[in-house]
Amino acid sequence: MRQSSYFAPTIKENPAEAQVVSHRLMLRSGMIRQVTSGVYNYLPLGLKVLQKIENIVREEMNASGAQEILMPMVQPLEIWKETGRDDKYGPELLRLKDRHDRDFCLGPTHEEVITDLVRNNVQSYKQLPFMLYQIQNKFRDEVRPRFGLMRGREFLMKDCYSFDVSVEKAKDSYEIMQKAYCRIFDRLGLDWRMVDADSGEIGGDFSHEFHVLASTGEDTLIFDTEGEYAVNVEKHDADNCSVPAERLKEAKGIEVGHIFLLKDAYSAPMSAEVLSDEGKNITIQMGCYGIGVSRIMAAAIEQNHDENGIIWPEQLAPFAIHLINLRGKDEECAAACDKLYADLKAQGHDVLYDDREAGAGQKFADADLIGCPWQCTIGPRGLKNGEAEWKNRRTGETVNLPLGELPQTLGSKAA
Ligand code: P5A
Repeated sequence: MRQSSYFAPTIKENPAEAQVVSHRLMLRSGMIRQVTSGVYNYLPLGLKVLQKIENIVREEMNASGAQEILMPMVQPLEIWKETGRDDKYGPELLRLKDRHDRDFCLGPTHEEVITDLVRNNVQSYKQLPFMLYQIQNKFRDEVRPRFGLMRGREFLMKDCYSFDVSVEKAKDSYEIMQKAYCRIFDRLGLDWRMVDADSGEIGGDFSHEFHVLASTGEDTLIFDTEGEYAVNVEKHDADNCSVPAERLKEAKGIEVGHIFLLKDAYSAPMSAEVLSDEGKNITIQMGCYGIGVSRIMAAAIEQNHDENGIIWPEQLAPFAIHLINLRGKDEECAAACDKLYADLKAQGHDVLYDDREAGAGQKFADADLIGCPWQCTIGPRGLKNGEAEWKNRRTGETVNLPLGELPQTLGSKAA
């Protein structure tokens, strides 16, 4: 992508409204723009990262056997009355009326819609188990939308739901999802932890949260440095903890995933039943599994940045390589850059090519701000020796290589 025509308006100064680093850097690097409080436009750079996260999530959901569907954002309030959640959810539920004065809401989550779908289309135990998921925008009228994508009002979630004939079987589905989540967070290249959690307003029996560790996280986690034990302090019962205090470590986390064993919390009030092998009506046992797709983008930045900008993990980077032409007006330089750009693309690399007529200072500052893992700079001096300079954004190390040669770690990752 040629940066001269790429819609990535960067900002030099720190925007006053941004209190946390991810919000600041997403605005400054031209990834997002606010439309209204807690609601954002995703510009090309931001959307690219969002789609990378989405793809990893989708691949692992499909691999775990879950099937993708797409439910509507607008939901009839009647089904929320069936579960009593129209009251319980309170003012976070954005309600609206249609022209016939019927009540609707914007979906903050989809337990009711999916339970309704399943009860109307499944009759026998033979049709179970299955898992359905979607990647879709949610709306929660948060009291204090803040920190950019971290706590938005409209945000992108992956929500998955499992349907089983018994609690035992529902636990098996829960475990399948738990493992899929571990694979997802490993693949995202983030430092993360799974902790025991409170099931809050979604309800159900037990639940686990997945956190990206970052000093700016709003949750406090306590975990055993030598064992499995890990909890969110919201749930921590210090007196009943069997792990010796000296082995416990505290860390701040950003909740990016949350899974719940719901059992019949929704299927019982909504009468979602199937006929058992003995011909009796049995209530379907459910689980629900959420990932904050847009929040992951913010959390990844909270964990991976320095004073100059974002440092993307390779898996999430909008582009693998930022190719910088130091002298836009030098014909030889431009020709060498154009050729390298074409070659890298032909090899399957995703390249952002800074071909703008701007000063070297601005180009370097923007490259650090945007945070692609590798910066490849071509200038008249290096060109004399037939070389380009490669800089690793994370380590800051630079190496001069003959034109067309790639740093080893990058070369081995060629598509
Ligand atoms: C699980 C799937 C649920 O809604 N129902 C369907 C269950 N769980 S949850 O914990 O309430 O949300 C799942 C994840 O969504 C992210 N999230 C948010 N992201 C950005 N802005 C928000 N306001 C917001 N609220 C929730 C979190 O990552 C959460 O774990």
